[in-house]
Amino acid sequence: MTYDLHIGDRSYSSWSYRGWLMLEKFGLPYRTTMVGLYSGTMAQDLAPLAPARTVPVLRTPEGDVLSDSLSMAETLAERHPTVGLWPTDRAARALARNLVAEMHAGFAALRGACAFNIRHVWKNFTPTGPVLKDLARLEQLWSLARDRHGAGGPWLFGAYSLADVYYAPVACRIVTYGLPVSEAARSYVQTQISDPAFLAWRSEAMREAHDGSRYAMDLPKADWPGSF
Ligand SMILES: N[C@@H](CCC(=O)N[C@@H](CS)C(=O)NCC(=O)O)C(=O)O
Repeated sequence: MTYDLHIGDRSYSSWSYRGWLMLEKFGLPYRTTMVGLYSGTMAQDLAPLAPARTVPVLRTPEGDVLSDSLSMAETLAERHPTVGLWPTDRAARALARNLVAEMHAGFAALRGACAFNIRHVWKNFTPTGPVLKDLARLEQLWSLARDRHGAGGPWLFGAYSLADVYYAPVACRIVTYGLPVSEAARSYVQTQISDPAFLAWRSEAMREAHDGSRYAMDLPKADWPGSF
């Protein structure tokens, strides 16, 4: 029973990172295929996986295709109810679903201004008002989860869950752009970027060949993780 996971470049594809985490962190068996997200072969690579047009894409052992991270998350949770994708506590699970849905549908300013990039950090980045508003919302959601349900561990709901999967790339963005966050949020970001799964993903990302022109900014660079 092995899942087929299709991803884009690890350096830049935040949704691919989410798709990978929801298998890797819960011990589910998978093999990974890289599609040509930037090389121009994406449509051709995904053609056998209709209706997919973005990454990640998951094919179940039975051949069902999930072409969106949220349909992947719900299908995996249904198929593997005991591995802890969602928190077991009812109230925690409801809040976790809220956090995941809001991340999947929202945070447009933050995502638009701060492209996912784990190769290096940008110095002197100045967040706009809408980005600061997204960060304030992030702080609200993270502290709500941690205060109500986080006592059992360092993750949003204590134990690792799909909520951490969805906010993992945001934690990376906070590092890449040196975004201003509270001490509590910094500590959560630190948990995310020191996790062995992130270190393994980044190590593979750094083996990719990129010339630095993708998502270029007119700002000085520093080595990851900068001042974090
Ligand atoms: N809502 C989708 C978003 C997936 C997505 O936008 N993936 C990006 C890569 S990070 C992509 O494939 N972009 C190529 C495109 O939009 O043509 C999900 O949750 O999986």
